[in-house]
Amino acid sequence: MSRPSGLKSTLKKLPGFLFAVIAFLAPAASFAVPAKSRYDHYWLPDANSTYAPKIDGMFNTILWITMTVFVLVELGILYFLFKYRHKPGRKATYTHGNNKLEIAWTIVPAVILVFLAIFSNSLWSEIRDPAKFPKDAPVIRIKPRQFQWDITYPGPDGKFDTPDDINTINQLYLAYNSPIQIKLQAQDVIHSFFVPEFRIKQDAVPGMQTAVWIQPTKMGDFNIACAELCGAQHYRMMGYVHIVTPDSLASWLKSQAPEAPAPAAPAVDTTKAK
Ligand SMILES: [Cu+2]
Repeated sequence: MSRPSGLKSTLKKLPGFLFAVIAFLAPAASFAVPAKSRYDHYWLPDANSTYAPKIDGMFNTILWITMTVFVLVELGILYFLFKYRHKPGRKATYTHGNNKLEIAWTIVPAVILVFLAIFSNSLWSEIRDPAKFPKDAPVIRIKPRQFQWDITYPGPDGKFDTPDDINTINQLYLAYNSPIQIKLQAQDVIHSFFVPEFRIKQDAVPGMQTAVWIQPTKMGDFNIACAELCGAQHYRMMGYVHIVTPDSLASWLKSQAPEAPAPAAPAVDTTKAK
């Protein structure tokens, strides 16, 4: 067999060489791109609500447990692959298993899962059980529809669907470090209220009210994303949450208050005119 010519051999190696160059340069190029978005980091976004660090704690706990199990299992596979590799003359032996080992690897994961269930359930109810929502926290109503967030503040009377309601579209203003309840109800299809920095994601369903509460712990502007595929322009369904001081929220609400209705014209007493 003759050796391939120099050019042929180079061409054969070219795809592999290009792949290696791209694989090496792609991560480097991504670092070179100027960071414009707050979502440029590779891990979780900042944790900016009272319960966000607790959710992250649970996430990290589960991640460490599953990562440890994953590494141990993969190491075991590699070890046995190597130990029982083919050797001339070696025959397979048949085993019926090991009861002690099987009991151990059933009980240990079961205990871990029960621990995680208890751990996550108490955190879940702290965040999602309406009975545990912060009492006296003001209520805001958000009624998303294709493809926007209709936001209503109840106004000075504290009641919805009254003339002093304050309505905004896609702009949610919340007070720093103050708890707030949000009632959600979709107007058309299912949407999902998602603010990654608060670690809150809740479906808004037509014909049914759902509720969340938040206590923001950082000033600034963050995105509200719709996390439910809700139609052709789902990707554009972006709102903004602005965390401001309680004072500036109060003055903003005041500035947004609808004009007081003009006083009714004085009644004309027609009986005396005659
Ligand atoms: Cu949507």
